[in-house]
Amino acid sequence: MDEKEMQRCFESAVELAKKGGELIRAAFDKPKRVDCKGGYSTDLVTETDEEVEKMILMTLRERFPTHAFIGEESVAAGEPCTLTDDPTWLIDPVDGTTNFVHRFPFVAVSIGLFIKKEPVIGIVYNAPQDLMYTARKGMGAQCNGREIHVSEQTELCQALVICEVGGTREPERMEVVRDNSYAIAMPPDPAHSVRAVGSAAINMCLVASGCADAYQEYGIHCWDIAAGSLIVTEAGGVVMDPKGGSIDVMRRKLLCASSPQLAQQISSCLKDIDLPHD
Ligand code: LIP
Repeated sequence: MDEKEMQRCFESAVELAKKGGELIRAAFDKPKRVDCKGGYSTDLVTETDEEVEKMILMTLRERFPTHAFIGEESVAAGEPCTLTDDPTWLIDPVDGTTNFVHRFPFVAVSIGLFIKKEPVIGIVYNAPQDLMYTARKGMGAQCNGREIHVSEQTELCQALVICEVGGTREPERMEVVRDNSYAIAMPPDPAHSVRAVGSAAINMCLVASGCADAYQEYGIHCWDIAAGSLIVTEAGGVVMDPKGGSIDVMRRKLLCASSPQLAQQISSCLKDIDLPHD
């Protein structure tokens, strides 16, 4: 893909994230139709999730007809979730749907573009707070146009770490969630504290901005982390498999951190679990 086409992709992603954010803000304080997915009362979807994704996909398909697409709600409706070497857009129209339902102001449109299974564009728009996080491969990361960078933190005992509960409640996954949060928060080497914001994409942007020092989660999906994975690395951070090795966004687990040293300290105290891949 040449520079002109890559810039056209970037500008389209920013434009559509903004439009999606406008739909989120318009519905934010209104009554919502809330449904549950996968048989869990904690994995929510609303009409806004579907409306935003439909708008984004319709425009991207029109502008980039040879590209491939993975959207959270399209996959939930039975569309394939296959990441190939082709240019592929990974879209979470409302990341933090539970936050959206409760008007907890951490709700993002997340749009990532992958080529040969590597991120080249990452856009995360926190709509209630009007914070547009952007990254292009090799061109740094920005928030509302201003460069962002991870913190200098290298020590777990001085770190603020994000640990999420997730949207489903499989007992074996919840045991790992519980044990991993406990291991990070408790002696002998406790973090300063643990936070759960409720949006993987925003969590990664908080790490990229130096507002948190690390984030780990088992159970996320490729669309949750696609855009954020580039924003973190372009901001100088590390994104990896929680037990070491490079990240595979399809494997539903992630560790990102401000430094390799901090990532290693956290990785060494995490329990692992293999979940069904995306
Ligand atoms: C959310 C993720 C978050 C996870 C939530 C939920 P959604 O995505 O971004 O990390 O902890 O349970 O899955 O479903 O709001 O798009």
